[in-house]
Amino acid sequence: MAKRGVAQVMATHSPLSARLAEEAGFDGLWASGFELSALYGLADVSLLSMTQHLDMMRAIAGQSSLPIVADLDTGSGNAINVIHTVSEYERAGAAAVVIEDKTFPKVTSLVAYGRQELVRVEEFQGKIAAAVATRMDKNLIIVARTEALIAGLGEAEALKRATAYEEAGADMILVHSKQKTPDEIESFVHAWKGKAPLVIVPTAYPEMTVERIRAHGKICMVIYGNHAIRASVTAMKEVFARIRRDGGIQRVYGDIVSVEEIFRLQKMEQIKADEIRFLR
Ligand code: SPV
Ligand code: MG
Repeated sequence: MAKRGVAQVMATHSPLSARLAEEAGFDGLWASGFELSALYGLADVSLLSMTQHLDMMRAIAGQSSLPIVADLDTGSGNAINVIHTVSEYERAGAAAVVIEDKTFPKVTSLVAYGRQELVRVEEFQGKIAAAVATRMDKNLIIVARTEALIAGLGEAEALKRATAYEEAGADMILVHSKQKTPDEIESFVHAWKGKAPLVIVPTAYPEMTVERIRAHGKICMVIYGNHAIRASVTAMKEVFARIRRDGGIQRVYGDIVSVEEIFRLQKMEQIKADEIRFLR
């Protein structure tokens, strides 16, 4: 982030999507709860277990050299759960962990009229303090995420919470919004007087370009929250429909990646080289 100004972090739900994000030049990976829930055909409402998400993050870490920003949702419960969760994710290779101030079980943020309940400020301060006390490496970034704007509590409440979370030891503040334009977030950013850099997820307000983010000077990371799973769904829908329409795979053949490209992503060349070297 010091080098790039604004780190651009792409959502992932698998080691394959992580590898594609790395090849596309992103600075980091978002181990998204929303994406993995969708991959399982589930709503993002704390239905996946912590270990399901952790296992996938481990698999992603094994296949990519990019830093991973792990979406811990609520930290799986109270401050005691946070201690266990942060310890597991740090050991699994997370570079940053994001914990949000919603109650457990949480409800996905962007859904219209979602049940958005936040824990008390003091309780969440305890959770952030627990995360800070748990990390083994001081370079593990603890990001406190406030859902005050998502819950419709207004900017004053969001600022109050962000300030309290910074006091509790958060390295960065993620402030989320589901407004269709950047006004709400930009107003928060202008009003933010804390030292902690900000993180945003502009899914709902896509005109917030990197250039516009950079101009604010206080935002150090942008997370593209669900673009891997949405891109996959777009591509699969289109190709599946064409195959049904065409009565076979003969016409999509040239419009999808070759089997050889999948071999490349699977590092099949290395397997062949290892066979020559080791199979006797
Ligand atoms: C996620 O990708 O899991 C997020 C971002 O937390 S959002 O779905 O917008 O809440
Ligand atoms: Mg999430």
